[in-house]
Amino acid sequence: MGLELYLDLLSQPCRAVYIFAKKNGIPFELRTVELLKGQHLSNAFAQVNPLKKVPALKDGDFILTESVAILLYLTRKYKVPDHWYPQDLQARARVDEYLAWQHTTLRRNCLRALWHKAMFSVFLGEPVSPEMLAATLAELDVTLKILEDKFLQKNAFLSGPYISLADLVAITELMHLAAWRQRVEAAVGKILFQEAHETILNVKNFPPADPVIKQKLMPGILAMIQ
Ligand SMILES: N[C@@H](CCC(=O)N[C@@H](CS)C(=O)NCC(=O)O)C(=O)O
Repeated sequence: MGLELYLDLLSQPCRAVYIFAKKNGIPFELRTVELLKGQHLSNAFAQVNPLKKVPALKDGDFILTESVAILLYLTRKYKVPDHWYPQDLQARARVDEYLAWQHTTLRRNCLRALWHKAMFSVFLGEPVSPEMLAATLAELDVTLKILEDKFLQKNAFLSGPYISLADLVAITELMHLAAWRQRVEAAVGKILFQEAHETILNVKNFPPADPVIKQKLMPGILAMIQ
């Protein structure tokens, strides 16, 4: 069996992996794990990732989790253009800097904002207090300012003049920063970019969760967005 990617395009890290693999013509079998159906909690998926999270990669007997590790594995295993993860020491360090920074900042705050603004009310039918929502959005604002002032600065892309892994990891969180978004979209191709984001852009139309599924998902969701 060749490369298998366990993904749900609802998930930001999954979209980054998906766009990267497709854009670079990396052949893979897509194994869809539907988070909103609780498929990540199944025993079958626990054999692939005992942490019960997507994305996950299987390459023969080798299993890898964590989106950043997966992206780096793919850049090393396949011949992809240098700009994604440059050989140049300092250019690569700039990409590493962003990839290290984003986990506890942009990733955390965008995830919380998505759940507090949309998913709790639409999918779970649960209220979110205005104070909680305001605090989440205030934290996100601080993070966005750092993203713009420290990382994007006056560059075309996050770590310099060319698109890199950093842009994919970030843009899949932020679909609303117009000019930079258009540059990334043009660099990876509009059709692939739209396809990868179709599910998340339709979040307001999701049907409410079945009560049994809701009960099953709730502990994981609360742990994930804390
Ligand atoms: N640090 C991980 C995060 C993975 C992650 O949190 N995935 C979410 C989807 S965005 C998930 O599978 N959540 C299910 C759960 O926590 O129950 C990565 O970058 O791959």
